[in-house]
Amino acid sequence: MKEINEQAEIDWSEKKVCIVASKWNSFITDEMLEGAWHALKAKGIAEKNIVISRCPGSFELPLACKLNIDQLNPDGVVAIGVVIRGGTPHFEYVCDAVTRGISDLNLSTGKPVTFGVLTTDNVEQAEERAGRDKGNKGAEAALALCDMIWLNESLKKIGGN
Ligand code: DLZ
Repeated sequence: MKEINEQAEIDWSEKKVCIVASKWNSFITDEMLEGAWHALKAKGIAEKNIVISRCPGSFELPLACKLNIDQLNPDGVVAIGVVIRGGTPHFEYVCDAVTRGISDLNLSTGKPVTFGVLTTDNVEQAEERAGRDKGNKGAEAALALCDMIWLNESLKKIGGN
C-alpha cells in the first residue's frame, strides 16, 4: 500500500486563493469571510494572493466562483453564503442550486471550490456557526480548501507532473 506522505512540503506563500462571499445575510457572511481570511493567512498564504469578491446571493455563488477561476486562475476558491429557511419553498430552491452548482464546478473545472455555505432554520443557528458557539464554517471551508490544494500538489509530485 502506498500512502501519501502527510508531511509533503508545500510553499503556501506562492498559492493563490479566492474567497467569494454572498451579500445576502452579510452580517453573518462577513464573519465567515473574516474566519476564512484568517485561516488562509495562518496557513501562510500571502495577503496579496487572497482575492476577495462578493456576489448578490447564494444562488449566484457558483457563477461568481467560476468567473474567479476563469479570470484569475487561482489554486482554489472558498464559497461563502448563508441560506436561512423562510416560510416559502425558496429556501429549497436556493440550497439546491448552490449545492449542485458548486459541486458541478469542482468537477467541471478540476479546481477545488469548498462549500462554506450555511443552510439553517433560523438566524441563531447561522450565527452560532459563524464564530460563536459552534466554530466558524468559513474558516473550516478555508482549511478544507488548503487540504485539497495539498492533495493536488502531492498527487502531482507522485505523478511527476
Ligand atoms: C431571494 C433570497 C432569499 C429569499 N433568501 C436568501 C438567503 O437566505 N440566502 C441567500 O444567500 N440568498 C437568498 N436569496 C437571494 C438569492 O440567492 C438570489 O440572490 C436572488 O434570488 C437573485 O437571483
